[in-house]
Amino acid sequence: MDRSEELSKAFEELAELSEIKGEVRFKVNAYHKAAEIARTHGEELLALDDLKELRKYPGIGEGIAKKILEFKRTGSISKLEELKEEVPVELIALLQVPNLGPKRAKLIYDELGVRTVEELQAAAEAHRLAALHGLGPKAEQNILEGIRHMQTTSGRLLLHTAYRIQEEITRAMAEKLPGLATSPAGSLRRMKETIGDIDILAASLAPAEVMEVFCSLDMADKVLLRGETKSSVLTAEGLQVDLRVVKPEEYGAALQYFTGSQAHNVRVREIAKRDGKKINEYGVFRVKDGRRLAGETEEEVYSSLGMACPPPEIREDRGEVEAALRGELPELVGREDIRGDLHCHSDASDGVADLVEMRKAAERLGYRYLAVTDHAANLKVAGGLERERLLRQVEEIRRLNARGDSSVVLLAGSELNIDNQGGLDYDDEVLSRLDVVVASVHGGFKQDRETVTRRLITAMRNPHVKIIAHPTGRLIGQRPPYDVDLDAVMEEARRTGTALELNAFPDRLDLGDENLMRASAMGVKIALGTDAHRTEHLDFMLFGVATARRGWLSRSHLLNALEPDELLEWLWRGRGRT
Ligand code: DGT
Ligand code: CA
Ligand code: CA
Ligand code: ZN
Repeated sequence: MDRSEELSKAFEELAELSEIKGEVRFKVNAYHKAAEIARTHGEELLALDDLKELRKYPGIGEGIAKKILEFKRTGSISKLEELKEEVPVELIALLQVPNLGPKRAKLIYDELGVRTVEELQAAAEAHRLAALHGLGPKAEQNILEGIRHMQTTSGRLLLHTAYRIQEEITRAMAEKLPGLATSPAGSLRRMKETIGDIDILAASLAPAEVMEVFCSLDMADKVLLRGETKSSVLTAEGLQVDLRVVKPEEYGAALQYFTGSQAHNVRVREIAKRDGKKINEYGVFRVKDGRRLAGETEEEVYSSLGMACPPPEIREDRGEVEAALRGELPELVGREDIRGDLHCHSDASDGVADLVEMRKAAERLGYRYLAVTDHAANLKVAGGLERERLLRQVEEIRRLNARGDSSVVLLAGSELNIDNQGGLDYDDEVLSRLDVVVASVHGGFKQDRETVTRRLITAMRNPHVKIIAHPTGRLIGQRPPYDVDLDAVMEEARRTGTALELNAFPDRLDLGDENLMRASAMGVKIALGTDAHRTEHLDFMLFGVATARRGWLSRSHLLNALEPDELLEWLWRGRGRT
């Protein structure tokens, strides 16, 4: 977890524990809101030292501002620590389950005597939760989903956090050992959405020297294992980093082996075996005479088995082995194919940069367009724009574009909130003035499958709505996807010509890899958006592209690969420009 995630989590806990202690509603809500602000703005909040500056953020009052400063100074919030003393630890542990709020947790704790997550799971599976007053089968199902989500993400870091740490390590090592060949391996090289531990591979004829440098890195808080070819350290965040050093002639074989996935490697080994060959981290060998056939590069390793070399992102045994054998690997989208970002926020809603600053940042990234999609009127907590303010913003965007002094076209947009009936924030007259209408769900996450599905489908039937943002609503490690019939949503997206988003914000990556494969197979277009709330967030595109690659997407699947005029043509299709 990085510091902003920790801060966000602290406020979330504060909200839940305060609610258990019967704190007044507005305080509980203020803590929830602070958690959400920390999610998107944690880093910059923690960079401030001044109460006044902090209070400039909408939603941050004196009390919250003081707590942020305290967290910055001490790493914790005393009010939270006090509450933790007062609430039973077992109950606090139950609160970690996503989809289980304080009221229900307490009820289950008191009425059923449930003390651990295991007991909670058992009680849910035996349908003992549904029988409690105020719960019912849907709530029980949601809690089980929450437990499952927790089990698959606990102890794992978000891709972007692990990626930054890896970059730092690689940079520090390169300083001490210029010219050393290193590469990430494991899940990080495959750019999986969460990372268990970081694997790094190096090629050197002097491994002892490499190990020495690695084990004495500043970020190596603790050395867990120090060997001749493998060492493991723990960072201050509690993340394990494994370094393996191999001989240059074995680098390709080791890279192939340690990149995985394990499922992919099992299949590759089968293929070698069928062919009278053996593959391990040292190379590919012919069984009958032990002759070494390959090992220096990954390409040679795969080609010695009659395969093309699959990009690391798709090595998950989802058909890439067969495709590599046939020589028919997909041409995956690359960062250089991306012409722009289709989801961001300015300081008009809950972002911090103005239109000109956002546009400058997009210029630096080499983009041709940037869609400004500030929150719409109904999402008041995120500073949603009332009709008049939105129309003024549209005018400002048109004026900026008309100046012709930028390589980036700003697209006037909005991120609408899909309400409980599938209704949207503005009337068609307003929507018909926007280039990009994005719609998404921001509440009612625990509704039943039919209701949520109907909301999304109703929104897509509005001809102005062209993109559904973060279609499953998940927050990795915090909130599982809402219950929704994605097949029905994808089918309607295809039918209505609506794109589904790949939201690249680090804890969203939504749609995720497998859903992207399904959507593109159905002929649904994908819109990449970082959901940037500040200029630096535009860099999340890296993880969006990586996730697109994991979903086997090529440039033809992505709206963002279109040139500006092609994109505008697509966005205005079937709407009638006014
Ligand atoms: P992670 O760390 O849980 O995010 O996932 P990975 O894929 O990085 O897994 P890790 O760190 O346990 O192992 C790194 C790679 O080593 C893995 O992707 C495949 C490779 N490998 C080769 N043989 C084995 C094996 O017998 N067991 C495991 N776990 N990995 C193996
Ligand atoms: Ca790993
Ligand atoms: Ca590992
Ligand atoms: Zn957004």
